Amino acid sequence: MSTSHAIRQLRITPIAFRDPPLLNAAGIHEPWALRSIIEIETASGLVGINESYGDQPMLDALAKAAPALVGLSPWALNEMEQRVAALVAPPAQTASEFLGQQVSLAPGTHVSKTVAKVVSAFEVAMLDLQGQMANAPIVDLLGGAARPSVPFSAYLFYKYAEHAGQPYAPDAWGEALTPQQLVAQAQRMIGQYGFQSIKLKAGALPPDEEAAGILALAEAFPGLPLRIDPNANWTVETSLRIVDKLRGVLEYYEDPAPGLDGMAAVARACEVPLATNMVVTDFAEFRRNAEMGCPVKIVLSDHHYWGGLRATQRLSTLCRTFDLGLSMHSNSHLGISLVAMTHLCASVPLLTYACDTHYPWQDDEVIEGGRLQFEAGSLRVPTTPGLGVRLDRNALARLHDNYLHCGIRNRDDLGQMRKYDPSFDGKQPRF
Ligand code: GKR
Ligand code: MG
Repeated sequence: MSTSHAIRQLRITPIAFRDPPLLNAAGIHEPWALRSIIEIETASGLVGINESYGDQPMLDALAKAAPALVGLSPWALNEMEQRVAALVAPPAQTASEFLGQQVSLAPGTHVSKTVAKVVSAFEVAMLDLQGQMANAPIVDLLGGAARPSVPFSAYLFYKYAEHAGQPYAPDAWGEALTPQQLVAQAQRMIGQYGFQSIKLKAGALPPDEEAAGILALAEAFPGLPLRIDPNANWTVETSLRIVDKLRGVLEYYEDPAPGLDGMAAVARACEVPLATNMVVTDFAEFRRNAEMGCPVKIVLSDHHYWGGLRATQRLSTLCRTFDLGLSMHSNSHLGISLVAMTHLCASVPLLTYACDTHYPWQDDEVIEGGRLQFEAGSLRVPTTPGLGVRLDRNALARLHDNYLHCGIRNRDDLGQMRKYDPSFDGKQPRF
């Protein structure tokens, strides 16, 4: 490689974009969601980009690790991983304290994932550079497309009509607290994007109401695969009582009860396959699930905290070896994350279910050309070099300005919920 392609500098820009009042097990989304935009520039002037978490600890870790990449070749992913680990790994004692502990409903905010998150943040931007240098889309660097497009599912949320005490106009989605409103939300989302499966974020309302929501969806969308995800906010007993009501209706049952032991207890008495993004969130937890005879049958990965696109490919090989399913988890995000996910998912032969995405809940974009377009619920894999998308600098400046003014530095769904209900304690499992 000519030295002119050596990495010269990195820019990390925190951004914020509007997020609706979506309910979950922890509380409710705040009016702004945070992300970081990563730019890695070579001496020759190429710029590789990526999107990752934007909470303060992540910004600190990115800032700490960034100087270690200067002078490195964009091809040197293994070296980058070693340098990042040396700089941002939490002390061994801290890391081992977290082993086997349940991560929160936002696994990406967990300290035990710091190295994996930073590696992923840089890896995708370096792959974007590699693609530009080799004139190949990232999917080709990952082994080529196993499918021309990647299917996503309609990700439904119970929600309020507007944010507490905020001077913002209500969003276009309106309130969703009843089965009828939930069906209307699904009709709107499917009408707009063409999704061919549905996921309901649960753990927010009393479980029987959420079961009624799923049954209403089953009636309104006969034959469409359905999933429910209470984010471990139900006891084992509640999980079994509710799945009984949903017999024959669910494609999979996502994180009903807390901990791998809780999931194993549900699995012993329930034939619906269990999926997770809470108890198998890294390779150590994968091993524990395998040692327990795989009570969890579907791993919902997320390259942002599994260590990147290549790490998720390794996970896919393991899933195949252990006869497990694989799909993708998401958090509030914009198009760079979505397009990285699309390259990845196109490259893994094993993708057994349509992926999650929060994309319909966001209106904003940070890439040139604006919002990405779904066709029948799927995204076409880009064929242009690298990620195939470029930063819209005006949008980046505007979203950064949002960040500077929004006053949020760490996601706090619990604190936000207390603005509606000061007595809300967020204790889990709540039901
Ligand atoms: O955005 O409220 C949310 C979700 O609950 C998110 O935080 C979860 O990490 O979507 C995720 C999930 O599937 O658990
Ligand atoms: Mg989940």
